[in-house]
Amino acid sequence: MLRLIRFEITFGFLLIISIVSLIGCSSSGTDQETKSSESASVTSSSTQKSPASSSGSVTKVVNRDPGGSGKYEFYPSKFTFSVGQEVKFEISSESEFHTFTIDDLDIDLGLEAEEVIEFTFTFNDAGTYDLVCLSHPEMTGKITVK
Ligand SMILES: [Cu+2]
Repeated sequence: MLRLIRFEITFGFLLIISIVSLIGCSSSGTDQETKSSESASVTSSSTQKSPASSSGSVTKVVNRDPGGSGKYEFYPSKFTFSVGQEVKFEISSESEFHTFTIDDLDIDLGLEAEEVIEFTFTFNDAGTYDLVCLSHPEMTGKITVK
C-alpha cells in the first residue's frame, strides 16, 4: 500500500517535470523559427496560425476567381518596391487552386482554394518582374523594383 502511494507521488512528480520541459521546449522552438525566417530570403508557410510580430507592413495579394469576386485576377496586380526591401507577403486564394509565380525570381507558390500563404522576400535587384498564375494565364501582374 505504502509502495503504491510512493509510486503515485513519483509519477506525479515526473509528470510535472515533463510538462515544464515541454513548455520550455515549445517556447525555445518558436524563437528559433523566428530567427531562421529572418535570415532566409524566402520563407513560406501555410500552417502558421499567428503571424510573427513584425514592425513592417504586410503586402496582401488576393488570387481572385469567378467563384469569388467574379473574374481571374491578382488583386492588386501592380507592385512597386525598393531595391533591398524585405517584403512580407500574405497571399490568399478565393475559391480555386492558383499559383503565385515569378519565374525570374524563382518564386512559385501554389495555393489551394481559400488557402493563405505568408512568405517574405527581399528584392535585391532592380527591374520589372512578371507575375502570373500558371493555372490561369489571364491572371498577370507586375512587380517593379527600383
Ligand atoms: Cu489562378
